[in-house]
Amino acid sequence: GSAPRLVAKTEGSLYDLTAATDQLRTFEDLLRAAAIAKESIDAIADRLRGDATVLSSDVLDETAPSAPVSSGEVWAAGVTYRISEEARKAESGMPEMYLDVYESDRPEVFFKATPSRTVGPDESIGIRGDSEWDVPEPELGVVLFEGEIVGYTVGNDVSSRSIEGENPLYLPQAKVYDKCCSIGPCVRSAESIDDPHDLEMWMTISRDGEVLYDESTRTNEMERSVEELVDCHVAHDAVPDVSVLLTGTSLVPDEEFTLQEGDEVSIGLEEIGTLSNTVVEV
Ligand code: DO4
Ligand code: MG
Repeated sequence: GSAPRLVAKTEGSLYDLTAATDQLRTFEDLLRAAAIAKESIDAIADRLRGDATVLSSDVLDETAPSAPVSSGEVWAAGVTYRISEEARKAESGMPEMYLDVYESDRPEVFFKATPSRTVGPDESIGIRGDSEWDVPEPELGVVLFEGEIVGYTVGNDVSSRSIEGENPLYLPQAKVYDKCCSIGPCVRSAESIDDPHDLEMWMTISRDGEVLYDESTRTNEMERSVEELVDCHVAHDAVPDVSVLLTGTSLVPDEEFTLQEGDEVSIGLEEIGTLSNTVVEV
């Protein structure tokens, strides 16, 4: 149907938690219920599973899941991996500023998207019509509730490298525009992830059925910890109850590569899932 439903996924099974209580329709509902009950989201989901409808695994293929976090704001950290620092230095007329950010105490944390600019799995991600060089940025996403880490997701910080490289003051235009961000396919609870700093991440980009890019990396290449980035994100700012913080890109296609309308981008993160989107010009 058209109304949202909250689904819990365990090892091999899917549970429709909205069938157990229609007060839980979104992930945000679950976060608020957990806060009121002073329980973890896993504890609530486990308890409700007894009354939930068991779904066939095909359901997620047949139904377009929406972005798992649909309220609040998306923020992003940058230049947290050496490869990103090198790529920005190469593209920028002011290369030294990127080394400063990679090595300094204060990380780069910037506003990325509102829910209105964020898409979910299998929806279209945007490249700007006034940009000549565009890339997907695969990133581990940290899901926060009232400033605390409650889960992890996969994010795509789609960016214009030509606009960003032209002048650092153009960064908001390179980063924030229609369909500039993708989140999904699910949120994995923080308590069920052993170590967010040691997850494999991969990305493929295909055009007309041909794979143009296929690389992988690990989050242990990140220069900073997730906690450090979150501390900086929430410091001296009334962040919304729910926010997602992307933690920077670790995979950068060669300089010759730019996204085109119709390209298919898939980003996978070990223990979380795969987020796939098709590119559209906006
Ligand atoms: O300032 C540039 C943005 C960096 C970024 O988005 C990243 O490293 O992922
Ligand atoms: Mg990024």
